[in-house]
Amino acid sequence: MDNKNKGPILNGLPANVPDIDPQETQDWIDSLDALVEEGGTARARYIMLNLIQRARQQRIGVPSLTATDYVNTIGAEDEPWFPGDEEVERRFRRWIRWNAAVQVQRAQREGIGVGGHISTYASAATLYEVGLNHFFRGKDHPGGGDHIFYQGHASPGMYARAFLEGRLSAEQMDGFRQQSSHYVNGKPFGLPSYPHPRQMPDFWEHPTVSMGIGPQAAISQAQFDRYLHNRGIKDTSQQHTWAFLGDGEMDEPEARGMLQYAAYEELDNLTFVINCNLQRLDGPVRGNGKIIQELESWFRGAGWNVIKVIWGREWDPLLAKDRDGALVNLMNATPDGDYQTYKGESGGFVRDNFFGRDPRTKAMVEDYTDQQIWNLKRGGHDYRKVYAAYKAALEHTGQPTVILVKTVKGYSLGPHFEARNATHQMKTMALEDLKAARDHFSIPISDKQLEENPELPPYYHPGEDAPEIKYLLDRRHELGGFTPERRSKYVDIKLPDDKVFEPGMRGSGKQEIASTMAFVRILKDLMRDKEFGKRVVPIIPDEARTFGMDSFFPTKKIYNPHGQNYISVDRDLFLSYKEATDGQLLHMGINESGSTTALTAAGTSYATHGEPMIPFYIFYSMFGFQRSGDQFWAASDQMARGFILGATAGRTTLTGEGLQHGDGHSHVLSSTFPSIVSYDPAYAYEIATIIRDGLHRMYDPEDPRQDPNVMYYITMYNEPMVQPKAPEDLDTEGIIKGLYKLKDGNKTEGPKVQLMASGVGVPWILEAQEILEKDWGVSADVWSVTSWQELRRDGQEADDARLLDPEAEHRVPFVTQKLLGSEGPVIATSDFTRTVPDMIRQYVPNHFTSLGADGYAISDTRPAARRYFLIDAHSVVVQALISLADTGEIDMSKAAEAAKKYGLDDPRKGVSGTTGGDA
Ligand SMILES: Cc1ncc(C[n+]2csc(CCOP(=O)(O)OP(=O)(O)O)c2C)c(N)n1
Ligand SMILES: [Mg+2]
Repeated sequence: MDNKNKGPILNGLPANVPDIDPQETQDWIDSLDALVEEGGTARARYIMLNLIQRARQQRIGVPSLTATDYVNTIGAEDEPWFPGDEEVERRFRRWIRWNAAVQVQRAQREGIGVGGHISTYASAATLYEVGLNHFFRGKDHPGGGDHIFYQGHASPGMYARAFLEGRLSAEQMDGFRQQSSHYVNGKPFGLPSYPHPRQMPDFWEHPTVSMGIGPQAAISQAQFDRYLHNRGIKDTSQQHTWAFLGDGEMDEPEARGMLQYAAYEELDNLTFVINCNLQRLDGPVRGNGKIIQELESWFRGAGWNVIKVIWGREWDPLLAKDRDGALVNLMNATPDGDYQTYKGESGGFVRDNFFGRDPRTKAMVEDYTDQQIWNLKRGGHDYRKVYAAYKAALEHTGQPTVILVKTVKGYSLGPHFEARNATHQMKTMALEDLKAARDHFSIPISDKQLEENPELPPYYHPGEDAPEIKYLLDRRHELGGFTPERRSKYVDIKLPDDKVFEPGMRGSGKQEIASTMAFVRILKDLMRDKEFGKRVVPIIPDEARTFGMDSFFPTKKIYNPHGQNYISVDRDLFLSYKEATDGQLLHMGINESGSTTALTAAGTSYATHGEPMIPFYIFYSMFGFQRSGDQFWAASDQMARGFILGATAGRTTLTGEGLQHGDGHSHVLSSTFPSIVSYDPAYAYEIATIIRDGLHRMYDPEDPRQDPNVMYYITMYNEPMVQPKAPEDLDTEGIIKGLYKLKDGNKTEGPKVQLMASGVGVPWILEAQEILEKDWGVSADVWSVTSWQELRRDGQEADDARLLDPEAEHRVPFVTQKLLGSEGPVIATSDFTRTVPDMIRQYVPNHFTSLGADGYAISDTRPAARRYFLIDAHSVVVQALISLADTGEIDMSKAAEAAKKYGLDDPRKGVSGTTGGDA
């Protein structure tokens, strides 16, 4: 056989093995050829597939096929008995459909016009209702309840159900998308557009609407459930994660990028339900292709169990008659673009353009009326088919399951909506659409009622005593309560004693260690704490050695649900690589994005599981907010609590790593997250103080601060230095609020300046303080700024209060107050861009100048790079002299003299910083 014909099927087959009996091989090939000639290709295909199946049964090791025919995975004869009352469920499902559409319509009313989505829920209603009536377990279920990721823009359907359940009133329903301006009983009450736990904390649990993040977060959730279980923290064996996703959404790299984790970890506690309505926002997902087939191959190739639900029960008799495979062939060969068009046309059109393409299939529907043909439904609108798929998914073990369900976008909303390219964006129904939908759903609302004001069609609720409502509530009761529902009650936790932080407060003695290493020591002590230690979840995307965390490998071990089933190469070493089922370290591989969703799952465990777990996610700071910003945003929406550690921070500090590594701006990015509290500490004792404070803010019921749902972002460096002991009179409040005086200037007479720096910049201003005094007789006070951002936020809060009540006596911002009485201009520097220190500019009463590492990082030594960016000690000195000249204290010639003397324009003359340290 020539090589070019060895397609993918032969890859992996022992095709390169020498043929020991060419004659026998040829006989087999000849008989296949004969089969094709006699029985046709369909018959030959059938036999071949059966042979492959038989070969697999005989364990011959043929590769698996990743795609199957375009038919349901579960045959009609294998469908289970449906335990519900299909009629009753259909009735209230229609009411929900109606109310969901009406909610969006009403939100479009004159003067409001805030819109919403109608067509997505319309296509997915059955998928949700089968789950809600038969599968999804609520929070009161003895097994702990399921985690359900609802498709974001299907939210009107969830609200509409809550309305029937009595959880939302009609007035509240009308607050859709008017969170601050809609009032109910004299108070603002609005419903957020999409699932936002932060804004509806008793209802929504998982934010999903940024496409791609939901699927990834669901995998992390299922993984984390297993982690909790395997570590003996909580029995999660009965908890299942369901993620409802769009077929268009599956094009996001994040949506597909973690499938291998789920398969490798055998997460059979996870089911994806992908609503394949064949459309995204603008048009078809794969007009010329078949998204269901593509996803089937993709998921199966990644090791998932795949269940396709393509055709409704009306097709079963036709498929049973399809003896020569003509219908299946047609189904296989028809592209999605055509399938979409069929649903935008009519029964007659389907007869001519689908069945009519082959005389055999044409004959099959000869005695069908056009209406009967039109009624041949898609699998996703068939209750029993969906039920069968969900049941099979739950029963499947050893693999996660994806259910690929074919539906019609805008289903049941009439010809203006169904399968139209524009359907996603359509928000209003014309009077005739309303009437048609009302008829279709059998809603007892009269023409007159609709005509009165088509902008405001009424919601429908039959009253709480209606048998349908009783049935619906019974089902939810049986399954453990309503969903979506979020709770945030958690077991008491004992925070670590302050003693744990003492080593950090003592500094490093004479030893030079980087602040990253100082942090790792603090973390080690936290993990050693008898009661609290087990709640710590270190999360690392393959940089543990860089940060000195390999010391945790043998003691705390790397989580792997399979344990360690190989002979480890370094088993004899003291710091051997050790994987274990109950390992504490979540090592995510080189996957910052997945680490961030792992952070989310761990950081929300206080709510999802009632078990507070404290994630410490540590990574190269360059690959944090810049790379995973949207995941951090979703984590913040979900009110994750925990610590985000941006290690190897700084534009100049990460020895020689250069442009794509030197982070001089993550604090700008983190400042855009309202619930992330950012710090750029200089020393171990500052880090210890901040972590202690964070734990109290998040989990101490006595802590007075309002929002415990915060994450702390702390940047750390890899430059070795002596970590000083905390001063006796440590200004803890200053460290937490962002600024404290580290060292007073020596002189009482003569010009004065105030030097400020954060992080690794603090030693440079200490250096500058000495030079200023020695060379120029200038006295400088030195301030460590632990958080430019917190200082700014405090100032903004004070500003906001003034806006509302300009005449009242207002609070002076913390930084302004702190600087009262401090004489002379302020010079601020750091290993970040100027934007970072500039955050406080408007709250500093003194003359203010900032230095910053603006521009891309370069590969060089630390001292040279710092001089290149003009942020080092000597740059600070020259800037201080310029500022003193600008404020009339000295003559500018002094500054010029200094610039010359220090060779400020020559990076070779830079001296601020050491070489070495791990990177
Ligand atoms: C990251 C991201 N990009 C774009 C959007 C805007 N958006 C909202 S819904 C949608 C189309 C969704 O199509 P699909 O996933 O197929 O869901 P369907 O509504 O068809 O069920 C788009 C592009 C988004 N929400 N998130
Ligand atoms: Mg879609």
